[in-house]
Amino acid sequence: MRIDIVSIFPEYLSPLRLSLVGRAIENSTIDLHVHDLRDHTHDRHHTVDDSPYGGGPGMVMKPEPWGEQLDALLAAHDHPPRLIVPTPSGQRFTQTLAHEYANQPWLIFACARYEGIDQRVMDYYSAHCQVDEVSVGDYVLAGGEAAVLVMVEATARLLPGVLGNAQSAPDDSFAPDRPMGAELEGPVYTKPAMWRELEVPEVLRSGDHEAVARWRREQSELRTAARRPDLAG
Ligand code: JDE
Repeated sequence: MRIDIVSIFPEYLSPLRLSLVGRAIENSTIDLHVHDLRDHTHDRHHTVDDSPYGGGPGMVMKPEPWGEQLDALLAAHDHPPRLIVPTPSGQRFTQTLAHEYANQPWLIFACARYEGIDQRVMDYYSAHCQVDEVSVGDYVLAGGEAAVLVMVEATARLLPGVLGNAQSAPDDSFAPDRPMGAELEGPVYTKPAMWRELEVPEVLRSGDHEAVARWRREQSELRTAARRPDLAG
């Protein structure tokens, strides 16, 4: 999969070179290209923003640098990308959308700063490719970069061969919005059996697989009711 990311802070994306996504880049599962939007400005101050039409606070990203950058990317390829713009006013990013992105050959992420990007950029490119304005949650970030880190990691771990062994796709496929199903995962434990006078629940050490399964279902229900009543049955 090819991934292009456009930002005025390209170094913000460097954590993608680490860990799981970094390994996927190194073994060519992901072909990552990070671009500096200011390379597509032509004035002395490399201006990417201007005041909003209609007034109001803050600044808006000018369309011209985006147009030049995105034209250059689209012209270099024969099939269209999926263009993803993180914004608090977008559709919600979910595990379902992560699966959809994992099935695309080419993603472009456009990171906004200020109050956003001139809407004509999204409108114009909608005639050339699918444009998704996507939110990773109901809060306002200083820019789209942190949201892109989230979406690329959630997408990358679904690509064939990116996750090692045991925990890959089968669980996900049942209910794509929840890693393991309609409920939250319960607590997990490892050795030692006793730590600071806190004991691992006896049932998990009993060897009774049926009892373990029953206990885990109960814990999931309790946790879902307490933390995510919107999901509780
Ligand atoms: C993504 N959840 C939140 C922020 C913005 C006031 C100030 C800033 C494309 O337009 C944007 C993008 C962003 C950055 O993304 C997020 C985000 N998922 O904050 C603004 C809007 N109003 C605008």
